[in-house]
Amino acid sequence: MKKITFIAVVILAAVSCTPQENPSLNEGIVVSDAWLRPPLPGKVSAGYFNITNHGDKADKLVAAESPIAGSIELHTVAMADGVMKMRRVDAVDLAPGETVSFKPGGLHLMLFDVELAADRNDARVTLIFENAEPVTVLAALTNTPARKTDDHTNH
Ligand SMILES: [Cu+2]
Repeated sequence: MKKITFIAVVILAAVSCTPQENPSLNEGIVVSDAWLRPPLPGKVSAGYFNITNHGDKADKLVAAESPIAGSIELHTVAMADGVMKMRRVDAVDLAPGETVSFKPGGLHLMLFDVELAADRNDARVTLIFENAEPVTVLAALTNTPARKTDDHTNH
């Protein structure tokens, strides 16, 4: 009886040491070049990045959250009554093999009620998808991103 207990303990120890599946693979969704505008008076900020769907299934960006923001909406910019206006969208399609760029003048995250310590120069943002697991990125706070988001599009 003692021997059986010993074997069970050894098996449990071996199972708990098994490495977890690599979470960064995340079914092929890759987020790069994330940056945020330093919050404006009124505590509003905008967030930009590239999302590439390396998987073979369509997915959707459906929401975003961040510890620095009270709420985040997905926005796009479109012409309405002869003026460029921001408009909220429910989701952003991510076709397989394609990169979608969130950039000034187009798709962006809109962050509301931003609370940020004065000495912070980055913040975590978590992107939530319809199918893939959420992806958290560290976004730099800047008005002059080091890499232009345009460089990654095919158009
Ligand atoms: Cu907006």
